Amino acid sequence: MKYITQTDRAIAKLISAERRRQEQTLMLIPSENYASQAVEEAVGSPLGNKYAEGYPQKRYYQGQTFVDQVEQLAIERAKKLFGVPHVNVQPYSGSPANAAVYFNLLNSGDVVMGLTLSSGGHLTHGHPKITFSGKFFTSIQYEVGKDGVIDYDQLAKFVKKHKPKILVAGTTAYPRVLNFKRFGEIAGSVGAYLLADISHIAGLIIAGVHPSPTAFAHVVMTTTHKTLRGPRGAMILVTSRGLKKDKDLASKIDKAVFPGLQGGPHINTIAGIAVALTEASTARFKKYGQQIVKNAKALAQTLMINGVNLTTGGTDNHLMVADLRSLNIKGKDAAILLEKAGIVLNYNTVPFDPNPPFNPSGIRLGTPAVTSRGMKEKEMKKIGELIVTILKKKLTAAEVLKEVRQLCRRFHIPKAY
Ligand code: DSN
Repeated sequence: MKYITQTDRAIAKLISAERRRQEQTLMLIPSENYASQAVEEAVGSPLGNKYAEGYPQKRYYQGQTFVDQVEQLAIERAKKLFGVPHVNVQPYSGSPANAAVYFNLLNSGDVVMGLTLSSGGHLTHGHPKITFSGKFFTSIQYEVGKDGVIDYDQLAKFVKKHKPKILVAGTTAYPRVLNFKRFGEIAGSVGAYLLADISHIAGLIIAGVHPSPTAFAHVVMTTTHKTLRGPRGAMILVTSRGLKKDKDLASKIDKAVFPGLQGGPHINTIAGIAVALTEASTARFKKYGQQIVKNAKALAQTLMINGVNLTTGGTDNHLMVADLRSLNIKGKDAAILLEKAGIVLNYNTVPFDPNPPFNPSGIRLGTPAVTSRGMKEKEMKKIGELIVTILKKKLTAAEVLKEVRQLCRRFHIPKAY
């Protein structure tokens, strides 16, 4: 911070304040995490100065000796870690990565089928009217069953009826394991492509605590900054199954990313992804993934025995969604109150939510970041109890904040993994 403090005090102060905020609060937003110092160094490096339109050995600018090697390393590491024949590491983030897949595989009017937002899907999974995925293509979405869980028999019928060209198996607020094998069979029944969006669970898959979709999907998309703990970015993986369906799929995806959708890749981010992939290839990371799930189960259990309803009745992965209607508090009010107590999460719709996304009935919580800090089941129980005291208004936010600060002092944000 030496130079930025001299050049731009205002921004330097804000960065310091944000660092402090992250240190002193509990990050329970399931899509957030702490990248290591090594990842931060790669992202803040001079690699960001370089233009590199194209791909390794096929660039449109000179001076690529080192950035070619950086990108190639990231690609090779991702291929090995996920066990796929082709990876594109250039997407700026998850939404443009999904856009690249759709613009490549769909013509306007073709049907894309993903999970609705209130069922736990993502905006880019075909949310109507306001997203490219619902505007430029024909989006027909599926929902979870009344129990909050995907009903694969219903989905199979729905897919047969509407014949999507792409079926999306992916979620952002779904606490259960995805049955990628079943998704693959259902997509196959109408000759559809299966796109697995594993943005939330990529780290769990690498750690072996969630099944991998690579044997069943044609294309896999993941962001790199969630359970994977890398910088903000994304990757598109083309599987052997994808190449079997279309031998040109890999080059088509590459062309869809550049020049189809993006310009110069952010080589500094790609270096950060490469570093994160090295960190994720260790036995330590496997333990980390296992602990995320153990922690989520412990947190869920504490909330439930204290009268908080969780959708689907619990969790198998890193997150849970609490339906607060029985506690007579709206998701947004709860999230604002909890933030005052140093517990940072997001308000979220619940399946079949009668309330709109900007003022929904639930909150979403996850354990990837607190697990990165080294917290275990005992701390999850404590955090769950603190959340309940706030939701039931048994303690004030100021009282809970003191306990949160103590926890944060005991469990630092690690610089290395
Ligand atoms: N915004 C991310 C999340 O919070 O789940 C998904 O892109």
